[in-house]
Amino acid sequence: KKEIFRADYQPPNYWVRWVDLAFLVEQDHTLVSARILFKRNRAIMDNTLFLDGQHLSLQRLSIDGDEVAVDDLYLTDRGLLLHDLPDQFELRSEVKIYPAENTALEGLYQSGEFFLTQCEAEGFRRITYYPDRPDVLAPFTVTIVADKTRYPVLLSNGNRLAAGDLSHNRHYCKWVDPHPKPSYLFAMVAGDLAYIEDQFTTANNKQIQLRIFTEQRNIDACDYAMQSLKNAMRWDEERFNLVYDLDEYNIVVTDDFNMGAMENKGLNIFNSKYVLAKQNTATDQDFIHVEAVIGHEYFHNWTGNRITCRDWFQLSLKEGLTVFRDQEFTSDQQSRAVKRIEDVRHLRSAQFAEDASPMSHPVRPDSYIEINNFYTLTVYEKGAEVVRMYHTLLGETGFQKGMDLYFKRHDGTAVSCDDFRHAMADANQMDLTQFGLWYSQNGTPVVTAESEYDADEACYRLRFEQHPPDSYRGKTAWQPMHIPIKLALYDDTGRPLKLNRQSDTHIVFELTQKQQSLEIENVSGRPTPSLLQGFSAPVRLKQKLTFEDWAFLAQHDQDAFNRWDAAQQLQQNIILAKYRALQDNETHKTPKLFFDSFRQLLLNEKLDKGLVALAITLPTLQSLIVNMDAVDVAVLHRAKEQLVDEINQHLQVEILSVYHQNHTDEPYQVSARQVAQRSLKNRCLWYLVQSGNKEFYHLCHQQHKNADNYTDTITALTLLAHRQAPGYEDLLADYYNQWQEHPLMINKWLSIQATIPAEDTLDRVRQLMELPVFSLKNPNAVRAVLGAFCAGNLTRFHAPDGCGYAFLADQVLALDTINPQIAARMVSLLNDFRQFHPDLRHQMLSQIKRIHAADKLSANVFEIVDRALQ
Ligand code: HT7
Ligand code: ZN
Repeated sequence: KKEIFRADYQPPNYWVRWVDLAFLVEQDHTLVSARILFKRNRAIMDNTLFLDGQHLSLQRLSIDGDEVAVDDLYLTDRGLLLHDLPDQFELRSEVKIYPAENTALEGLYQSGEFFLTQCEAEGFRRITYYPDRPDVLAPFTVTIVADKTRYPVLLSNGNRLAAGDLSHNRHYCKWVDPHPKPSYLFAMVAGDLAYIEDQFTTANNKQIQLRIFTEQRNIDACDYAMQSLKNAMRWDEERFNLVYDLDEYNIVVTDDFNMGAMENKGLNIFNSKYVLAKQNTATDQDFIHVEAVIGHEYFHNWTGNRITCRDWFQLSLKEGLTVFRDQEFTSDQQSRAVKRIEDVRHLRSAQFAEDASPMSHPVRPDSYIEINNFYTLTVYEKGAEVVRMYHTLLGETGFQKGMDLYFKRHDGTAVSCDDFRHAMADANQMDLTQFGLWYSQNGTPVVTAESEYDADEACYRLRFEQHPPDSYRGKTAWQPMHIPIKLALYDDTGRPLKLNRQSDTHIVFELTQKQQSLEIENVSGRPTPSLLQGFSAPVRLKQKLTFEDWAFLAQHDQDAFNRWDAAQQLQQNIILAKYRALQDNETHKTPKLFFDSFRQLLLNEKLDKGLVALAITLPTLQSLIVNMDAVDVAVLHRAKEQLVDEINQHLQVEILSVYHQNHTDEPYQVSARQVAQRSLKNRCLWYLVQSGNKEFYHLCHQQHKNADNYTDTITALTLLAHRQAPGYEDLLADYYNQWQEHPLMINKWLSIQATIPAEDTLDRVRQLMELPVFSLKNPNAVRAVLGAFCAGNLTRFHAPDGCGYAFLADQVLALDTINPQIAARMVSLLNDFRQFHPDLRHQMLSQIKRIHAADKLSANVFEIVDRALQ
């Protein structure tokens, strides 16, 4: 298991001028013929060439027409080494592959009755011998031949050039992609798929043909995705001036996919979860995710495909930037405040945890054993925060100038994160050298802020200090980073102060030194600071604010993010106080101010209802755990439940009235207004049901029965099932009977049950896994059961006897022989073992050791457990 280092990067010995592939698809195997023109890289005097190739059965190989005997080749299970090569040559090869046996879901594999590919990151080497690395770009021509009845649809990248019938009921399709691309963006599909189609007219008046292909049974659930695609295309033209560059854009939908979707040039492949959505089968959140993922893959066409990564260490170059772009897309389509809060909530609970775990790595990692393990929250979400910081520092105009220069300099090439940073710096004549540390230093920086008010001088001083995280393990000494801190100050009536001569009411303070102060003059009374507005940098901010200060900000902050955050701080402080009291066998009394603040938010009709819903949602256990150590999960859960009970005791009347006010019979729409209203209503229902009062169980049953949309039915069903309220088993049984033929719907049913916070849930999970609707071969089903149980049912996963951990380890070992990528994702759920009480931690570690000691582990799982034990 070899570790690969960023510092060892070498350009390739040979470039590829063009690729011509032919696929002869049969039911039990596929023959792949390749013609590839290689041209020596003049910068390197080396006439050997390594071609990656795995799980391939080589039939024949020739160089410039001369057959090479297979016995004469230096062939291993990783590839093929050619030597004494001329400056330019044509390689021809023929390999046989067995897609129906491929359960790893990389390379060419089968889903239902059709075949499809997944090549990122290193799947192309399971299709043919090739320099499978992202810095080798070439135009591809692809011909697919297959039986016309079984496989009427034959797709690949680019534009369709020709198609026709052949003998023996076969037909063919020829595709040409003129844009040079790395092999990871290759795709092909063969099967009996239905499609919907539409057109998009670009800003330069070109008609693009859009199609979404899916199995016939799902054809009526693709319209929202198509509309989202057109919205994304228009948005990218308007906001980034980026126009689509082929005549066709095709999307194929599969139930068997390791990730969310894949941006193959002109032929995206999507996990069905991120395409299929109808009013009676998808929640509001599902619809929003569909739009976001459709946007994300579309945006990759420029940020990822036209300009790609030089090597996989630069993954965040395309992923961080494209996540930033999809976040902006959703913000412009939905509620900007809600989107920002949801993204930061996810970052702070999950990415901060990763950054404090044994898997902590910089946005641009320095080494890996298995690149698939580095499609992480750090590369994606922290990477997007890094891009957002450029935007904060440079403003929209400066940022767009940087993007323009980036495209001008690098279109059609494979580049590095440094190239992106230099484009941003040069376009704005700004020195972003220190900013580069965001790519190279791992861990979440800690920023402390202290304030001082001098009444005599009418001067307010803020003193910032930055520190490395405790978990920082870089090889070099930690250096201070360039941290943009957006801030405002409020007077005691809640009005923002003018902070400079231009009378700005908020500014971006650039913290670049270890310690740095900011002085504001002419301040006539001690103000309340609102720091890191909009979460302007991915840091842990520590400030000494009182309970009253947080309540004041929760009521007055004009920055929606910080207003929500202030409410969270209040809730977190109370839950932690109750946790400590429980541990000491004491009782904690919640101050009245807390309920007053909660009531003000709940009843504030001027606020975006989506924001109110988030502000009254208590922090998840996971988000509390990342800020704690030696956590006793059961006690923490009880502390949170105590607060829920008290909120119900003090505010149930108000909560019920907000529920009724927002429970309308308007026909369903996925509009921002309705989504916000439903999220507030359903959060109120959550509180009501938590009280255990029969009257509210009844209300929940009513909502379940009468709703015209899936958000309301599934919320009601989940609440009843999680409380195991009377009638819930019947509702689950009815659901199963209705949806058993629909994997996405059944996955939700599985997840609801895997997250019931009851003693016997693990037994239930084991039974669910015996059902015909569950298979370890299907990643969505694995995530729906294992992922939901381990990450969404913390009290059961962290059961004191360790049965949750042993169960996970058993499943990881079974999965590793089927799909190592998914096995590695699942074993990562043990990565935060350091946060827990020693009794739990030791049991987690002993399961990690058990996995580590197993025979024939994949590199994927090995890397995760090995790091955990270092
Ligand atoms: N760029 C895509 C990454 C991806 C992927 C990576 C490893 C294994 C399977 C995969 N499927 C898709 C998705 C994206 O970020 O857009
Ligand atoms: Zn992506």
